[in-house]
Amino acid sequence: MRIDKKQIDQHNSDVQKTHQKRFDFAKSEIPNAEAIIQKLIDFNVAIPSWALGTGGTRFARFSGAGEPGNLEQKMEDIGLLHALNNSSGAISLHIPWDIPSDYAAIKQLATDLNLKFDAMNSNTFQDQKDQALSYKFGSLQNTNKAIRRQAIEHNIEVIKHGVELGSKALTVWLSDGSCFPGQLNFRKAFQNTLESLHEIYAALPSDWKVFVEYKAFEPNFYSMTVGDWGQSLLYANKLGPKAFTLVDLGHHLPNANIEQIVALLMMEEKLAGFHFNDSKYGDDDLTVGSIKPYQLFLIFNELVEGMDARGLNHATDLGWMIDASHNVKDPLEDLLQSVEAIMLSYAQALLVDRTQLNKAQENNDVVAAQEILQNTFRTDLRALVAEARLRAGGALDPIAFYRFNKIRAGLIKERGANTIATGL
Ligand code: RM4
Ligand code: MN
Ligand code: MN
Repeated sequence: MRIDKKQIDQHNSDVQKTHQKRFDFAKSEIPNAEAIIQKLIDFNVAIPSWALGTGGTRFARFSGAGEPGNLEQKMEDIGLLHALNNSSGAISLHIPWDIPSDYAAIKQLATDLNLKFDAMNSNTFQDQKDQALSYKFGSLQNTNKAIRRQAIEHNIEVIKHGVELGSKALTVWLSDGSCFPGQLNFRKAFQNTLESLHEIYAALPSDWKVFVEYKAFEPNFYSMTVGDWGQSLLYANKLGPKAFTLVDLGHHLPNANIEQIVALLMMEEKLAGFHFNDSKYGDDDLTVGSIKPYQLFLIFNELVEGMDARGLNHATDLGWMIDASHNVKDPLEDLLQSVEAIMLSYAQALLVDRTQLNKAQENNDVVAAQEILQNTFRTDLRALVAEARLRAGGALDPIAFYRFNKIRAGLIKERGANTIATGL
């Protein structure tokens, strides 16, 4: 299903008057509105191929109707999102859930939908049908060399798929670890993992990067072999200049200061980018900004500060991706909300008065620093984000458009009510 630009224009003219009022007001309050709008237009967030169907919890999966049944349909779903918000122009593939059968056709479809291929994700946390050896006791860390070899080969295979598609990065997330004290020799598990990662690293094309994602717990509940940013950074430093640490917002212990982690990883030039989501407890994979929007703003505040300090291009020098999916929302509406939350936090971070904030920090003026951040956070920038979407050709109110035009009903008509997307 494709959206007709005329429908978007119609929607925009229906809501234009209200938008204009809000935008004029926002603009009158914001000195650098035009610069922020341009940055928003340039910014894009990749959508994971596994978030287009309702995600399962460990207990059940309640599939929605009209889910994409294959990679082409997943790309079409992302094409819909991108047509509506102009900020979702990339897809991140998980292998083997989404192995392209015909590279040329998939690339053509990506071009038609205006999508790029973001980082490729490998999967050694599940056993696949017909797989020779099991990952029950880990993959790259496994005490059995043949199992490590199988997992290494899988990652190399993923790189090959990515090369065909024009991706430039591999994300490795490992569920490796242990569930009980004594189960694992921590040092040996680390060394096996490092050795395996070295082999994967050696298979990277020269213009590729590898992102080492960490996670505090689950599915292993006593130790994770890449359990926090310190461990990930150890691997990344030992591997070399093409290796970076990937931050997934849900992969920390409760109350971790993620914005500080981000600032230091950037300082070390080792931040790969993000898997955005939100959580109350652990790896909840909830909609970005749904639980802790202030934290998201503080993270973007550090990102903008750190990227500017190093002269990085906000839109292209780090990897921006959503990693969220769950049971109770229409996945496309959920993703629209997530992208909106990211754009809003980014816009707010761009609004922070850095000169004043630096001054407050230098003078130990704690009150002024808090005032600056909280005044910015409480400034309503939604009209600016909408204006950026409008200028880029998207819809002023993507969710209203989606509902009014009954997009999900159209997808169900096209695909049926019982399709199930591959993924978790
Ligand atoms: C993991 C992790 C990975 C993702 C899988 C599906 O918890 O976040 O990034 O690939 O889930
Ligand atoms: Mn993730
Ligand atoms: Mn996760």
